[in-house]
Amino acid sequence: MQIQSVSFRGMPCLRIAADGASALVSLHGAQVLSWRLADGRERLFLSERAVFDGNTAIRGGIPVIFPQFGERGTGHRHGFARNRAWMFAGVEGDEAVFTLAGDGSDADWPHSFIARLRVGLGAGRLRVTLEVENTGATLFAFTAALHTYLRVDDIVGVAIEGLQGCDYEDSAAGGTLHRQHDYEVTFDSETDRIYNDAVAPLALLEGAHRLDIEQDGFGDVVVWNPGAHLCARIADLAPDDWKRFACIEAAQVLQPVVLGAGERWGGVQRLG
Ligand code: TA6
Repeated sequence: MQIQSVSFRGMPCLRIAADGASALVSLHGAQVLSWRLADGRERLFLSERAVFDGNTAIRGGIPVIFPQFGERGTGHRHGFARNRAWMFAGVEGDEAVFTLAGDGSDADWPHSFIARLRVGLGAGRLRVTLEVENTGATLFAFTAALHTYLRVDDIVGVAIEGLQGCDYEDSAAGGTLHRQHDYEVTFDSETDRIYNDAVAPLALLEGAHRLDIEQDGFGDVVVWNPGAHLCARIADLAPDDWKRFACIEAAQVLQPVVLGAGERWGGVQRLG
């Protein structure tokens, strides 16, 4: 694995290269912004209107959601981790490792922890692992996700396989509960679902292209596309950007993780 420090839109980033593939990771949020295959094909969506000011969450790539998913708690929407400066801790095996630590002094979430984000890259494969360790003396609970924005040519021709038979909470319909009866998930309007019993590997299909998606440790899968109407109201997306991505998120939302003193949790999403 080769690592190079670079600046992207004025932000400190690392460019990682291995087996002809490359990834760009911003220290702001430890966010993977780009994942390019050896043939040059970019697999992640990054909004051209994304804000790179060091204070705003970056729209696209793989935002790290921790310690709160969405507005399920009293803290920052989707947690603070995507809006903090992480440290590059070095390379371990085929993984670049980033860390974020808390000492309990944060009023929003007064707990001592260390979070590690591991980014592994290989020919045609990206592996992202989030680990959380309770370094304090008292128990804490959190929710988390890897909010992966997968780039597509046109969402209208996209299907996700692997969720048939799963139950989901429909966040776009007031949190109502449903079962996925169709073999494929397709997109024709705002789609915002939390699947809580997804066990099969998933696949994102678009024409001749297929991306396999697996996860471990994370119990839920979130599928999100804003559709045209909501997209038009999101300042850091262009009006047509809803056609250009599908978020397939490895998530732990419905059942928060509880860690006692010294305990660890980890979850991984594998793409390729
Ligand atoms: O993961 C899906 C979701 O929670 C949606 O409800 C949607 O709002 C999206 O995340 C983006 O959230 P953000 O805070 O990044 O605008």
